[in-house]
Amino acid sequence: MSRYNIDSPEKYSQLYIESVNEPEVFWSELASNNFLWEAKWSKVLDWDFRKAKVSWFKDAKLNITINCLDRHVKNHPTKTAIIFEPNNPDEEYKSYSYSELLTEVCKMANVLKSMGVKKGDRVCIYLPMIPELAFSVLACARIGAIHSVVFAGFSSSALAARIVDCKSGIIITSDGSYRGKKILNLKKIVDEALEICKSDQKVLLVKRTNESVNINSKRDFLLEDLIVDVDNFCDAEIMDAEDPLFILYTSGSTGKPKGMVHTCAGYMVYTSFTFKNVFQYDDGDIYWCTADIGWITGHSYILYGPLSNGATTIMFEGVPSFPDYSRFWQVVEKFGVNQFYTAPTAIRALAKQGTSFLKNCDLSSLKVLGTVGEPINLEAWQWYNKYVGRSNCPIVDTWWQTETGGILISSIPKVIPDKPTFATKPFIGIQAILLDENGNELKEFNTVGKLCIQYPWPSIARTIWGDHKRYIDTYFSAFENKYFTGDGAFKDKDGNYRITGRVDDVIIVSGHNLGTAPIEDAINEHELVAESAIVGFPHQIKGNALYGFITLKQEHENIDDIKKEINLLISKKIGPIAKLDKIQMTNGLPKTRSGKIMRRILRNIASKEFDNLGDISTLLNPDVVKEIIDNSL
Ligand code: 7RM
Repeated sequence: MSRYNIDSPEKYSQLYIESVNEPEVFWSELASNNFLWEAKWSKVLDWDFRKAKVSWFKDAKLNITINCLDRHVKNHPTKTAIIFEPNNPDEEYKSYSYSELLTEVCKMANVLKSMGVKKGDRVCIYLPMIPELAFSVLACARIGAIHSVVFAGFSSSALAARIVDCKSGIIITSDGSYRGKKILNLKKIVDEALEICKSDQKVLLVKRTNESVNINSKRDFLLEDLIVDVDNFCDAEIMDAEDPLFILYTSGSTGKPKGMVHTCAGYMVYTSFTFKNVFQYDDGDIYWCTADIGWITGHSYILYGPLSNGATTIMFEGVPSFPDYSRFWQVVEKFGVNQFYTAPTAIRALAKQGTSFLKNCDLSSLKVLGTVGEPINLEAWQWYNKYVGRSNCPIVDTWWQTETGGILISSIPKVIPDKPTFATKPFIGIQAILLDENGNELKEFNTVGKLCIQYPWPSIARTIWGDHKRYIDTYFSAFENKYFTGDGAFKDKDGNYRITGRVDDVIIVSGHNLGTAPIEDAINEHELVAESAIVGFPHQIKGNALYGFITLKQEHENIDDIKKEINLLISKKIGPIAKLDKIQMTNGLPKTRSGKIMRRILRNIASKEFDNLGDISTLLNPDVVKEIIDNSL
């Protein structure tokens, strides 16, 4: 095993070279030596990017839960697998040892079986961040059902679209959910969704808030009723390496979500290997990723990555602001968290509150910090480093996608030095390349190109559920024989990558191609600016002009002066061509749950297409949209 611990720059270089020179040998040995297989593969890799075909470990047999649970139960049954920290700190936390977790997963698996769920069936999971969410996900994996987790904050129409798309015959949900001060009635949302679906589904209901809910006795089953009759053990279904493990929907630019399909073996191998090394997880460490399991980060780096390594992983039900903004740091102190992984949007929200909330919390257990989800701006990076990391913790800025399954570009503590705002180096086995408009390799430093990957890695998505053509068109058609990420990036002279954002965020002003990311970076350097988003709107002379939505750190009187200063900054950093025609101060920007700014909505507002905003129910903060419309210029 230690052969695969990346613990020095030399080791990284050695493994990287092996993984590129002889990928099949490399991954075959790694997979052989670190996982339990019922049968080994007949071929390591089969691929043809032109057809978007990738298969790893052909004919191998395994079950991912044997690797995540049974083998650790054998070696250390009482070790804590999951710590559940509830929304309200006054409620007792719960912890589950590997042995207890296996039992819970088996019981849930037997409940699903008793409801008729079989291998290959799709199970939609619409639950808050409670232990039953982890049990349900792993129970599906146990019996070979394909889980489709839908974030429990999505609207009934978003949920219905996802149920219909993959034809889930069953939805696991709860009566309600706690998030900060709010209680959300999930069962009601499921009822509405099933009304829209107009097909026969069963509902498995978990109790969390104990509020009264509507029960349809033909359709709804209470977990507490079914679970008393089932066995404590359930044999693991033996799966083919390439059988689907799960579907996870990610929003596409057109609005119709894409059901990304991940398969059993490759996904397990890659998430496990990256978790261990990117976070430098040592035996006994307490690891905490604040993401929701409804997001790929939660799948890969709350559940499968940590559990396959026998790690202790925290599941947090709450939000950073409840009961107050010290919540994260209280949890770090309470459990002695060693690795802490969160999103730039959370860091910015916390930084905005100042440092008083950190003052009385002991953060000395922290060894490694991580970020994911969007480019992190310098100011947020420095705040994270100084106040959370006490200038003593490497920060891994991990770049990856729902489609990639696991982290593709990141620094590695003590191995690849971090560099503020840079994701830095491709992970072992990742053959990244920057291309220009014509598909030629960009060789100059500090020039933005399109980020592509030239060779498969084990956890690349295999298809879009029910629409392989869309999979080919979206990722494999822009450049021949390459996976196109949709992101722009540049490299510094040392080969460190900096991701600049989605390449479709480009606006043509008077014939000049302007990327929104560098303009936003310039604006964010203004000391009063918390965050900003730039979009284009039609302009008679320039074709398009720039519209800036800007949130200040606190309210201010001389808004006109600030606007002038912002345009001066842009002129200085980028050029007068990039000056903003309109600047609107906002109390917040519309965001996805993972903190990505929804530019589609801002673009429509800037163009005064108010009736065409699309589904805003999936937003983190749908309320800001009305306010932005009311104040729009
Ligand atoms: C894990 C996740 C994927 C998109 C991706 C990027 C952006 C993610 C970073 C980042 C800069 C990062 N999956 N992104 N991580 N940009 N630096 N460290 O976020 O499917 O929800 O989003 O997110 O644009 O393509 S995702």
